[in-house]
Amino acid sequence: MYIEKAAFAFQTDGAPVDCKAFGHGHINNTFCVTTDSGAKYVLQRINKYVFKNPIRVMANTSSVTNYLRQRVEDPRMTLHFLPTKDGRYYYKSCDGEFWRMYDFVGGFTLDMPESDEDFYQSALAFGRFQELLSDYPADTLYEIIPNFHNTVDRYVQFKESVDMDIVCRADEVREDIQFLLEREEKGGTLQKMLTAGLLPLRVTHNDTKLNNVLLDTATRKSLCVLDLDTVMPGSSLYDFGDSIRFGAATAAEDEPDTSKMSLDLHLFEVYTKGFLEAAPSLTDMEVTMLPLGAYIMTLELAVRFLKDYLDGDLYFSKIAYPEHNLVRARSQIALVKDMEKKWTQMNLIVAKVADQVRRK
Ligand code: GN1
Ligand code: MG
Repeated sequence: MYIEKAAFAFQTDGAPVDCKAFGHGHINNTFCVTTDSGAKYVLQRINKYVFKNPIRVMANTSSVTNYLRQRVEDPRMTLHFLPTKDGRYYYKSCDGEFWRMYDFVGGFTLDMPESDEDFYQSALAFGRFQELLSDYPADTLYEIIPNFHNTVDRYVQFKESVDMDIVCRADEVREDIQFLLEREEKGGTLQKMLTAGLLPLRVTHNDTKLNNVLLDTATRKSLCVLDLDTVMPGSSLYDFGDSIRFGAATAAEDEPDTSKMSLDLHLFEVYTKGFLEAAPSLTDMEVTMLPLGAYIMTLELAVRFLKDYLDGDLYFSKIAYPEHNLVRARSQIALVKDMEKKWTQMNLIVAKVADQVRRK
């Protein structure tokens, strides 16, 4: 069996005696391996359709986690990948699949925050990730998915899809297209500032949803961030923004009733506080731009969902019904609209929290 060979390929403490399916990730296949010494590990088969170059994914994740390991006080505060017996961070099985292994440390994850404290803990985890890597040379990392959060480029591709209109859906969504096109200039601001050097290039996680934070079972405090596959060079505002877009929204990403979708300003404040407390090395410009990060990440995802609807659901191919990606796009548009209404309050909250955190 390939799984068994993969389990034996890594430098585990003891020999593997058990291997069970584990977790419920949508992208990679995950197993829990136990050895005869009682040690436990997580074994994963990397999805090479999503990640075209798993060797680069492992080069990024192993260097970043090795760097983090030297900087955390508790070893559970970063994933720890095991080398194989021949010293690589991946094993390639004869069927052409790529595998990796990391220490199993227990803990749990949440899909939705059950309290403000849960959301605050996730902000601390992503803020710490940012802070601990603030001196890491971000430009040495591979760009795993090129132009991932390059909103300027996302718009170029969106307009191409509108023009091509390959599955003849553009006419029914003219208003949505128009709404997004009217915001193209603002949507490109972050990318332009990054290119101009007004925002620092940092190591970013790029998938900062709450369920990518591991919480300690005993204390419910955040331990570390998981799912490092999309770690790449980018802006801290991507990570902040995506957390807000997902976690401070009052409705699910695919809520069909757009009247239910809004920004919860209280949760926005809770997350901002945790993020700024944990990442004091953010520049003044980054702090000022936090609301824009939330706005642009939401707008960008609306553009991505609507583009995919126009393309015939090729990228976000997991749909439950034909209009699923349109519903997703419209829920993000509703969130963008609500942020526009709350723009002044969002900025006041960031200014107030930044001031409080600096005084501490
Ligand atoms: C995808 O598959 P998942 O849920 O980890 C996407 C994110 C989007 C998200 C929206 C690699 O993430 O960028 O924000 O869907 N990841 C990739 O649900 O495209
Ligand atoms: Mg992911």
